[in-house]
Amino acid sequence: MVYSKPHIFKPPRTDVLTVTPWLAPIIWEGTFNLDILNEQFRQRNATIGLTVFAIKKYVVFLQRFLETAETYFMVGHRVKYYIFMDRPEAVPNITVKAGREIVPLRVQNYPRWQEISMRRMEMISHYIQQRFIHEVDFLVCVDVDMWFSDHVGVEILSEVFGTIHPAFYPSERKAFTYERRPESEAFIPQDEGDFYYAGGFFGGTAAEVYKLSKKCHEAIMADKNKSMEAIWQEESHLNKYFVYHKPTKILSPEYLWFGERYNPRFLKKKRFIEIPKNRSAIRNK
Ligand code: 2GW
Ligand code: MN
Repeated sequence: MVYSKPHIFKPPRTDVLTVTPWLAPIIWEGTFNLDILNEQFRQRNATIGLTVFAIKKYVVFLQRFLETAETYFMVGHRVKYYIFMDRPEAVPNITVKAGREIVPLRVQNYPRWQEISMRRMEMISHYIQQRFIHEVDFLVCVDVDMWFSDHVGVEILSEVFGTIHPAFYPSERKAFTYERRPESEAFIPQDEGDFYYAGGFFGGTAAEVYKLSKKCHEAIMADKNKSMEAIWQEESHLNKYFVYHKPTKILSPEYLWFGERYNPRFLKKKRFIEIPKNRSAIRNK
């Protein structure tokens, strides 16, 4: 393999933070050599599980989600798409490439949307213990109201990773929409926290995602017993978890962007984009 040597006095990016104070890399275009990384993960024959929920009306997002994942997600690696559905028979009929597989899983539906979103932590932890731990090395857990518009590959993989929320990368701590009520398990004090992480993209090894999802689910249930629900549901609990269990890699907002119109200079790629939705039409409150 031919590739250029890293140079001590020529950092590839100087316009953005590329490493955290606890020495976790922040993944930006220009900072990694994909050929080297692909080689490392192919040597391990890594299998990657992608979990996504498509309950009730959100089944409409699956076709584009899966088609674009086939073009951009973990190309050249072994992939299992775990699709949690209330109606698995509604899974779109898509032919996937060799080494890739679509696995629809039947799960129950909840009447409240907040519950659909939050219960993902319970179902992910349950299925890891039952099944995924035996089938995959890494898990990537994402929202379904999204499409892949550029490369998302093994550069994201690590013990446990989170993604910087696109609305909060330049924000001061006080502007982060962490849960601020001390009674909630998701509470984060004003002087703590590093980034505001998105609920729609996290992952890691099966063992680490098990710990994360189990802990978040337990915290959600403890709140429920106090008749509380965190301000941004499981996203608030994920943010709490990451304050005390620092991610070993962090994905830049390239990996979760909203819309195609806004193009800040530091953003060299938009890899995974949120589909604008008419909230009142799709949210059956
Ligand atoms: C969600 C809200 C209102 C009505 C329905 C639903 C819904 C969500 C649903 O009917 N069916 C369903 O499968 N979901 C799943 O939950 C689906 O995978 C979806 O992507 C995910 C989160 O809901 P979503 O995408 O509508 O929420 P966002 O885009 O506002 O997401 C952020 O905030 C959420 C918590 O409020 C989560 O933390 C999410 O991860 C964040 O991106
Ligand atoms: Mn979403």
